[in-house]
Amino acid sequence: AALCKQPYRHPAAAQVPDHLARYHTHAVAPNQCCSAVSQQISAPVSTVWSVVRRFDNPQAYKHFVKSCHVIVGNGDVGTLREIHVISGLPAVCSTERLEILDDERHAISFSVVGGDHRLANYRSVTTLHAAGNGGGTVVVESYVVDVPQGNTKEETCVFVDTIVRCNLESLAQMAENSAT
Ligand code: A9S
Repeated sequence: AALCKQPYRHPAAAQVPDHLARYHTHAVAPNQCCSAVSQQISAPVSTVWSVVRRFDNPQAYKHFVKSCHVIVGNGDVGTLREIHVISGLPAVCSTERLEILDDERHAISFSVVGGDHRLANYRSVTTLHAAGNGGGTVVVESYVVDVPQGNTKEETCVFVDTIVRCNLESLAQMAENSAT
């Protein structure tokens, strides 16, 4: 438990360049779990960023999102959105706050502040950087979340990793098929 309180970076986020490392270093409480997923995309950072930075339009690539309404704000830090999700998930809606929008470093973060679902205190950070081999983008998304009553850390991470991986695969498809 003492170890869990230390700032933690998941191995999948170890590959990020120095200027992004702090974004993927999370404080993790004993009742929380933390993980990260990375995705290679054959499209320029600018193309991928133009999709990812739109806090008002997550449904562009997140297929679990049925609709999204901005409650307050105009896309700056502090903006609140409410998303409704497709059926078949143990969730109805989620209220989310934009925590970081860094257009220079290509980092965005939101936290879950309410809603009808089981992922209390979810917070994620998504960063983009150019792939070393030229042309492409590496997306890294890390998160911290409370482990729900009746679940283990492992189960929680498997569930969330699956959603995040789906989102990033869909993002890759979108960016790779776009003209720019
Ligand atoms: O939206 C994201 O970027 C990531 C996740 C893990 C979203 C999870 C979710 O929106 C559901 C897909 C509805 C699943 C929330 C907040 C709770 C869920 O149970």
